[in-house]
Amino acid sequence: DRRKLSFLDRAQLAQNPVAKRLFEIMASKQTTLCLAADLTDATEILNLAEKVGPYICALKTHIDIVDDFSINLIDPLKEIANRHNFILFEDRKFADIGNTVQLQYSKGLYKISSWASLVTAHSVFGKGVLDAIQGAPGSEEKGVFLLAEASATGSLITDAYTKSTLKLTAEYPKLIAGVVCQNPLFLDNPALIQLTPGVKIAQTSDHLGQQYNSPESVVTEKGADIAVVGRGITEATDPVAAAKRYQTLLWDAYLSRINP
Ligand code: 6AU
Repeated sequence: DRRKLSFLDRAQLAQNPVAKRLFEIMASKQTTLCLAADLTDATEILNLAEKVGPYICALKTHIDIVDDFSINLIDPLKEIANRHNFILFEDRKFADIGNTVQLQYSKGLYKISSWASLVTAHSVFGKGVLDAIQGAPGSEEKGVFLLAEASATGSLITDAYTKSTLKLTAEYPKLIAGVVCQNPLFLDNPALIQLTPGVKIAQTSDHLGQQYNSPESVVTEKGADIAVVGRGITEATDPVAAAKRYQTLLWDAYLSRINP
């Protein structure tokens, strides 16, 4: 059961290089918090990244929501990520034929492959998506999180789809860093990271179908290794204090999980 192993032990088992680095960062910074920096202003993203950098293991973007995006956002963001030792993660949720995915991954305004060590992908189009990401040029270290479950009310994902998605991860051990899901799946595979969004201290839903669980319950009950927190931090009156609070709650839950 991967939930009983420490992140340092799991770093030795990881086959994807970014997953290995993430495990090491989590252990050394004592944080399993991934910030969803869902802001539409480039400067605000940089300011937030700078302030909460010490408390996060990864910063997840939706780069296509940035109103004033220019490629000039990328170098400062990379610099902040390097200095504070966290990983850049573009939540692109690729879902198309391989050729299109490869173009979306490396071309256009965002040139995602040039800066994001991690990306998300849907499994619905099958292997082509993963072959495309794997084979894309500019092969720095990269990793993919596959979506096996969603936090959205009324999601159309079935148990069979979730199972097939997990099977697909087994076919790409070098590329897949982990799985985005809501339940303790793949407990037998400590090499993969469970990333769980829909995490908030206070609220249990929003008005557009997002469903939230508490930081403690996602770690101890749902099997999350990394928790994604967006508005719980971005909309807090003091985002830095909020980030610290999530970091502590999540880390304490992890400690009690490996050492009950
Ligand atoms: O904490 P929030 O609700 O403000 O933000 C949650 C973040 C958003 C979503 O795009 C993302 O997590 N997300 C995902 C991911 C990470 O792929 C999957 C999912 O099932 N639910 C979800 O909210 O950036």
